[in-house]
Amino acid sequence: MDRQLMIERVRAEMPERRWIHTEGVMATAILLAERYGEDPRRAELAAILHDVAKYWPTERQGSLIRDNGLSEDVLGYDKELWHQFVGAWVAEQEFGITDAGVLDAIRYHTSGRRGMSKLEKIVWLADYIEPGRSFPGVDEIRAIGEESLEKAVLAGLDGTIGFLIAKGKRIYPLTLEARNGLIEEIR
Ligand code: DGI
Ligand code: FE
Ligand code: FE
Ligand code: FE
Repeated sequence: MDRQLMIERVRAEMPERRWIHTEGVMATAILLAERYGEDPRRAELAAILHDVAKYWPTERQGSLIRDNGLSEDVLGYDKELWHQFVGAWVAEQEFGITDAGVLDAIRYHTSGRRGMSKLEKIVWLADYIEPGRSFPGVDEIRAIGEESLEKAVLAGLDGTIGFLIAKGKRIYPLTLEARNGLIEEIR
């Protein structure tokens, strides 16, 4: 599919503010890819599509996960996690993406996972630090991201895990595994 058509179709799936976030993730993912030696076109492609399913009604997301046997364990965790799996499915089935690395970057863009590829880390971090994000601590993680992709993703995961703990929420096991894996990778 032509890039511009893809952009128009993804944009039609979400409110304007979420599209602006997506543009921020695209630009940030390209910068990070250039900084850390990944293909910026693959980074941009994953960024364009990463939140494509974010605004689907949760019942529709849940049915798609059940009907296609996608990581059903996620249905017992926060609904915010569901759109990563639905998004990867939509990218493959409806947008014809065949690059497995791009699909994985979409599939784990919220939770992360142990042994994330460089592309997965780039999309995960771009989603966290794109210019529209303004939560406390984001500038520090932007600064870490100038030096180390792994340390920045780890700091982001720590932020998310702390946020979930503060809200009394459970943590999806892939997120804990992502953090453990990064600590092992860094030392
Ligand atoms: O879709 P976005 O808002 O751009 O960002 P995202 O896909 O990274 O979603 C982040 C939200 O997911 C954030 O508010 C925290 C929430 N969340 C709920 N449970 C978990 C989780 N995030 C992670 N990493 N792990 C969880 O277990
Ligand atoms: Fe998302
Ligand atoms: Fe994220
Ligand atoms: Fe996002």
